[in-house]
Amino acid sequence: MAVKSLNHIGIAVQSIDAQKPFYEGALGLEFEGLEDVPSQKVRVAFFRAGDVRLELLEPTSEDSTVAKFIEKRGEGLHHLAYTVDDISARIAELRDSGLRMIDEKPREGSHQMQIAFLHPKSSGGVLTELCESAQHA
Ligand code: CMX
Repeated sequence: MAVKSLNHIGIAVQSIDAQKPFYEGALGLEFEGLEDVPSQKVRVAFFRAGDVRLELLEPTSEDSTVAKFIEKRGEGLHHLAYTVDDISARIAELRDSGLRMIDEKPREGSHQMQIAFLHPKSSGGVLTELCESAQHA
């Protein structure tokens, strides 16, 4: 399997409003907007850093996986997301090679992308996301 590119870097935060001045002001990154992702119980903010986006993830519920992450490990780097073609085929390849998928089928993430996560225990402790969009964003 070959990924096409790094799509975004997920960063878990308690509050997007509190962190926005750092990314937009101090680093001078372009703010691309906010989005609710109810299926993941997060609100996300995107910032453009060249070809890659930073995705700030703020939990919208106490039982959000991101709330659990912050409680256990604190705010910080949460996942890496790679752009792929034909995500269903990529999931099947990874699963068949013995890797543990969190998502056995693609589901909808931000920007209407189809996404699927690998378990961090299968990827050296780095939560890894595959994503595919019609535009291959
Ligand atoms: N990166 C690396 N390791 C992580 C992790 C992360 N983001 N989140 C959890 N872990 C580790 C934990 O530290 C723990 O390790 P130890 O057993 O060594 O302590 C292990 O994974 C299990 O973690 P847990 O706290 O018991 O949590 P769960 O098993 O309930 O859930 C996970 C972990 C990864 C399966 C869950 O967070 C998940 O399903 N994630 C995918 C969905 C997601 O993260 N959505 C938010 C982003 C959505 C978006 O980008 O739109």
